[in-house]
Amino acid sequence: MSNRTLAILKPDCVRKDLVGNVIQKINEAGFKVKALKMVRLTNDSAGGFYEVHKERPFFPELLTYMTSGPCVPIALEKENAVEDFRKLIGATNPKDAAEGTIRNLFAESITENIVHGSDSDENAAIEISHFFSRKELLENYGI
Ligand code: 3AN
Repeated sequence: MSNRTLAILKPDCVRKDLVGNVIQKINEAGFKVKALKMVRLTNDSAGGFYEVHKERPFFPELLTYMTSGPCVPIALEKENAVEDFRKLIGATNPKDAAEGTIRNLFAESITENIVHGSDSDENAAIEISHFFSRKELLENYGI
């Protein structure tokens, strides 16, 4: 069990000015924001991040969306972070997301679903390193 996960507040979250609301929900659920930045993903960077989906029919749409504006990657800490964060955000399709989850409250569609959360401890470490170098985590964020 790891205590870290990667959240991304996706471009629709930024566009709709929901960054503050979503971070508030994240904090209220007991997660600590340990590292945060705003970035605009390139096609290469988004393609690398979602490499596992590259053969899926929705991949081009996913890349167009993820590169459509800035997003906010956040390294979060909490006991049982990966599992608890997946519970907090709800199902990938907001129509199936449980009442009170972040996607249920704020997301519009399966593509524009507001927020990303790592799906395993192994992926959490890989995904955090996609946005934050080891040196940066140590020197800038003290983790
Ligand atoms: P999650 O973000 O819940 O981990 P994944 O990893 O299965 O979901 O999918 C990554 C992203 O790809 C989703 N957040 C969503 O934007 C998009 N996606 C997944 N499945 C579909 C689908 N069936 N149709 C369109 N987009 C999808």
